[in-house]
Amino acid sequence: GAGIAGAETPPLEQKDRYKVGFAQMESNNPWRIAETKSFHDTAEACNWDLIATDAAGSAAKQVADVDSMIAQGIDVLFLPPREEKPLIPAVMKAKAAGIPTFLVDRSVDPNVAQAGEHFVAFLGSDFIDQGKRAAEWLIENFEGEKGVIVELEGTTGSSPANDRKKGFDDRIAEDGRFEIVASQTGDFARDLGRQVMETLLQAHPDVNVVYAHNDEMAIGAIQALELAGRKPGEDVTIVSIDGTRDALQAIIDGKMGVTVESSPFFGPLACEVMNKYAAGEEIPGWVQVQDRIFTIENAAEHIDEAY
Ligand code: GZL
Repeated sequence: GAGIAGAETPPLEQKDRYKVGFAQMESNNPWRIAETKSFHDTAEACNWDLIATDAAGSAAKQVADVDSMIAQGIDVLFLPPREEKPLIPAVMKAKAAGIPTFLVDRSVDPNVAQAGEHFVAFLGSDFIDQGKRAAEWLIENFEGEKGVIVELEGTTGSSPANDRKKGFDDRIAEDGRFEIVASQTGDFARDLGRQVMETLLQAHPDVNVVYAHNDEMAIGAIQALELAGRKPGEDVTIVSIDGTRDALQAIIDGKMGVTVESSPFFGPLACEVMNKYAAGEEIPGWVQVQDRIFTIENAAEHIDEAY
């Protein structure tokens, strides 16, 4: 095998074509659709026979999808685990079947499964840093005396939701002007984000900041605020993460203040890292993606590349 001597993860033999598994969690938002497309677009150039599945938002189905890929004899698995704990069995089964796994865009509970031992590496952003940078933009740009914050959390139990909360909440606590009066999941979804914002707006009419863990929920919150006669970008500051086309447009329209990038385009990186692993190169346990930040200063110049 091509694995490093003493490495714990299964080797990947160098081949002309690879049977590659990509077990997507859902396709209910532009970010997910862009990520899946990135893998399909990479397949031919990377000599992949790609087996792609979609778990429609169910962690249990995502585990079952991995089971079926293992049965089909994939050479390597790329897995974006929907939630940190329920996807552990999929990681363990792939390893037991001698299939090297790369986690993409989200990770699993580090107390249970580790890079270099149970999976080769995590390819993705620093979600704590994304939350921290969102808070820092707010601290630098909020002009009010008191910031009354509603936080819209991502999918419960997912690594981006856990870490974007930690990064933001810890940093914003260092500025006495701000208080997070409510924090609730919108499951990274636009419509649920809108519904949750409507409810929280009733309970906290004095809200003047919304921190959304992703743009889909931020867009939903903007819809709820406008339906209630508020003026996002004027009497409510919106802070978000991802960098979708709709978010960049909302920034250009003056409704959203900032979105910290979280790129969905994992295909090329997956190809590069997999080939290095097959060639016997040492792979760091975390292949970190660097994120830009989009504001009124640069949203217009980047909207054409957005998804
Ligand atoms: C981040 C990814 C998140 C996006 C959301 O890597 O897991 O999931 O930020 C997406 O938009 O649903």
